[in-house]
Amino acid sequence: MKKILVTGALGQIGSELTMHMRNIYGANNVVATDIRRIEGHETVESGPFEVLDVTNAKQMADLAKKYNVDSIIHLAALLSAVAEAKPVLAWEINMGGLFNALEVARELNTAFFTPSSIGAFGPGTPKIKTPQDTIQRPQTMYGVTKVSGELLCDYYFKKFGVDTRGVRFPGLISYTTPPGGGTTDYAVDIYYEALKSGKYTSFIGEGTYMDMMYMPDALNAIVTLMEADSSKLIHRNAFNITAMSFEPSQIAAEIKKHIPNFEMSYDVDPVRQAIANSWPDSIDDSAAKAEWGFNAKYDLASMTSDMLLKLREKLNIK
Ligand code: AKB
Repeated sequence: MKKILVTGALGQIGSELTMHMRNIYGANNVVATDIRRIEGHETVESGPFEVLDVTNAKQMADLAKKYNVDSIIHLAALLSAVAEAKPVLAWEINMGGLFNALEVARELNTAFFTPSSIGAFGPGTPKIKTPQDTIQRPQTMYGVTKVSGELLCDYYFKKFGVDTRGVRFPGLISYTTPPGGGTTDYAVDIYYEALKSGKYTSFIGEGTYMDMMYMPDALNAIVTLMEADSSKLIHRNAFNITAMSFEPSQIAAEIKKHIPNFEMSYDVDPVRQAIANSWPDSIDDSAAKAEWGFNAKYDLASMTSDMLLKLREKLNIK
């Protein structure tokens, strides 16, 4: 990757990935784009930034040509809970945006990354150590767009030779930009509330296991996969990757080691609980390890220490 276009660059992944890649590839070589501009935001101020609506194919193609990009990291998408509330919009953004981005990649012969998700699995998928290649019949609009996206990326590789690559992200936990409208968001919210009020009411029920990952491991995964030797990649779209699997009382217990008075209660949201119930408890990421050396560094304990440390600084809490 030498000149990279990022869509959704002000989102949870995009805001950190843009800065991470600007450090590696040079600030001017990472063109950040998003549907809105936030004045003063470090992603906007630290290198090229353009407003881009990913459903506008011409605008995307013009920007890619203007900056002569050789790689596209397409992140703009609605997450699971909001996609379930707005399925038509989710199809337009998640599939329309992806199709436009793949067309630009085809026309300009760029490398291409887009994330899939554990949401690409459904109730018929084996729940424990979900294999790389398995049943994918999700019953959410988010899941439908993720499976369709994986297939479309495979198609662009096989039919047009576009170098498409992707991972199935688990829930991502980070302190810079909050996620919006995901099912796994409770595992981010809990850290903010633990520090601000000492208590948290989880919208996901006790005993509900989902895979998770700390953001630094997710950023490394994207760059490592994009730099991997193409001839070694068998799966491409998209690799299972994970760092840990836990349920709400386990993250609460880990937080209690740092904040002994922390209290956890539950008020389960039936929509997000149903989504979580349809996802794996844990996924098998051996293909990612074997084909491109994926390796996560953070587990629940080390992530919790770091999250609480960084959030204390951010929120200015002693
Ligand atoms: C969500 O909860 O929607 C996302 C995901 C796992 O894809 N964090």
